[in-house]
Amino acid sequence: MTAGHTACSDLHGVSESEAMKITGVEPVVLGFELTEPVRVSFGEMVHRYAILVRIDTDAGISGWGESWSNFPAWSPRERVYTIREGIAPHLLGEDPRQVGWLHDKLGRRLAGVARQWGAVGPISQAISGVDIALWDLLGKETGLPLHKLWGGATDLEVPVYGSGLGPGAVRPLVTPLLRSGVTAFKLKVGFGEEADQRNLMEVREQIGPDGILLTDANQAWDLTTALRMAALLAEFDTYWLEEPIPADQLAEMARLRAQVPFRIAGGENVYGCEGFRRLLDAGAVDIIQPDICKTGGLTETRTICSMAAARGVPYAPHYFGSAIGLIASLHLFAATPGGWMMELDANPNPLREELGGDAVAPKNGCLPVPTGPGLGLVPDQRIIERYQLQIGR
Ligand code: SMN
Ligand code: MG
Repeated sequence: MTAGHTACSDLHGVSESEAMKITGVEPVVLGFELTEPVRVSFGEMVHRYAILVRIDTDAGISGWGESWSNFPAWSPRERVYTIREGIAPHLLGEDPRQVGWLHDKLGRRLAGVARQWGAVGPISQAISGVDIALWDLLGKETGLPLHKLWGGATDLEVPVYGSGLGPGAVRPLVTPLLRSGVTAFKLKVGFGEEADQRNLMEVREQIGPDGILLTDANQAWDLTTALRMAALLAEFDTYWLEEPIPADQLAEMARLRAQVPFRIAGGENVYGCEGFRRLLDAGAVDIIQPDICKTGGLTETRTICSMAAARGVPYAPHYFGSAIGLIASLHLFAATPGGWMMELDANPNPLREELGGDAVAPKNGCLPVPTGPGLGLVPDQRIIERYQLQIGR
């Protein structure tokens, strides 16, 4: 150890008596079978899952987070083992209050295996769930809501847009949100020009000329197709086109962006500050969509959003899961400048509605940011037991 340097273990500045220790890192998988699949241009979900992460401590306080799980269908099984065998050993015994240090430790310790495994996504999604749980824990330990831990919120009402529309009937999903004051809606496209045109017409007719119409191709097109479809999207006054082509084709995305009259949005499949720096440097998007349950949790996403805001690029958090990650995203939005709107899945999902209750029911087009400690939500154990899937034990 050279003079002047301090071993990391001493940087914590916490005496042994005050120290709090992580005693458990447990993936808690919830799920149910859908009667109607949720379809996107590349496939469909026949189940809805939520991969929750519970972190327990010797102080009897637990924190909850969520790791992304919509695709692939076997992600819950992969993630349970990644969290139990890849992540937990690096956290057990550590003081959970060092959220930033633990985030960096996990990133450093797992960077090599993520590259060797070719699994930057699953590793980042696992770290994301843990990071959210650590922030929830710190809030519960300090008695502060997450947004207050980060310096407070200017507004505790977050504007939301309804997402997950199409390719099936859109009207039943739009109507209840319209009634609750939502004015922006995202339609999935990439199902063939005829189907896309029919759905664009139906949504535009239902939300009226002043409604904000967002579209999402889920990487379905190549540049030529996207340019051809641009005329149709412009005809219905689309506000943004999301993920028009494969998310790693940044130069093509920038060329498309230069030739269309609407905004290009993207980011749900971009990982970490480095990934978003490349996206922004390429001039590929007008608005970024980081997902806190994918791209590195709240710690990484707050830095990503600040980096974008410094370049004058707004963010719209991507989110399509249970109440845990949705509420964590609300805290991010409330305390991190540069937000445009928060995504709210319009599809019925008891893992969002039963777990979240009123906290996830929009009023006047907004969702309230909880004011209780941490997330401001403790999952109801009865609901956990109702939907929990036993994997691997
Ligand atoms: C989406 C992604 C994953 C599952 C369902 C829907 C979509 C969105 O890309 O942006 O909500
Ligand atoms: Mg999307």
